[in-house]
Amino acid sequence: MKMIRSLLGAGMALALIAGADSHAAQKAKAKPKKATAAIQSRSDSHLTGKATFLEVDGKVTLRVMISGAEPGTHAVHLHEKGDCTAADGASAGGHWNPSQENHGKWATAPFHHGDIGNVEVGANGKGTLTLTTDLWTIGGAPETDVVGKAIIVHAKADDFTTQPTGNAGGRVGCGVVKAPRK
Ligand SMILES: [Cu+2]
Ligand SMILES: [Zn+2]
Repeated sequence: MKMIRSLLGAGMALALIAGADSHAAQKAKAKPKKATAAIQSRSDSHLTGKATFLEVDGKVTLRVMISGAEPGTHAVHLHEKGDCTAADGASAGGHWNPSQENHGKWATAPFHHGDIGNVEVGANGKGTLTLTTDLWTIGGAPETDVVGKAIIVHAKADDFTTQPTGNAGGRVGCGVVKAPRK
């Protein structure tokens, strides 16, 4: 009799755990959050583009599309200030670096949270880039939130070693990351 009761108890505990699990799963499937940046030309370039950030299940996926760019390799970063007003993009400040690390290559420590990497631009002036990470959020904690930062496209490639900029040259494109109003 005692054994039966303890088995019943174990069964109820399992049912409770299963219930808690499905509740958590429901919460995780909340509506994806979205933010965008319209990339405008800077430093007399002809570059334009769009960046889209989508947060799903704790990960943010960034898609960048640019056109009108010089063929070749261009650095792309998130810079700390969402301010593209300067004609040379300098108003966006330095690389977004909430973890106070050295500049580097994405996913190879040390690197800035804004060190997205390089985009290859073809002879048609177009290039695309995709990145998925759990280091960023859309509207989360300040040290993870991409909203209010600026996405910058540079004239040159990022060498991933020169401090603190990657020696990527001038700023030829700039867009402020904004979350649409709910
Ligand atoms: Cu940059
Ligand atoms: Zn950097």
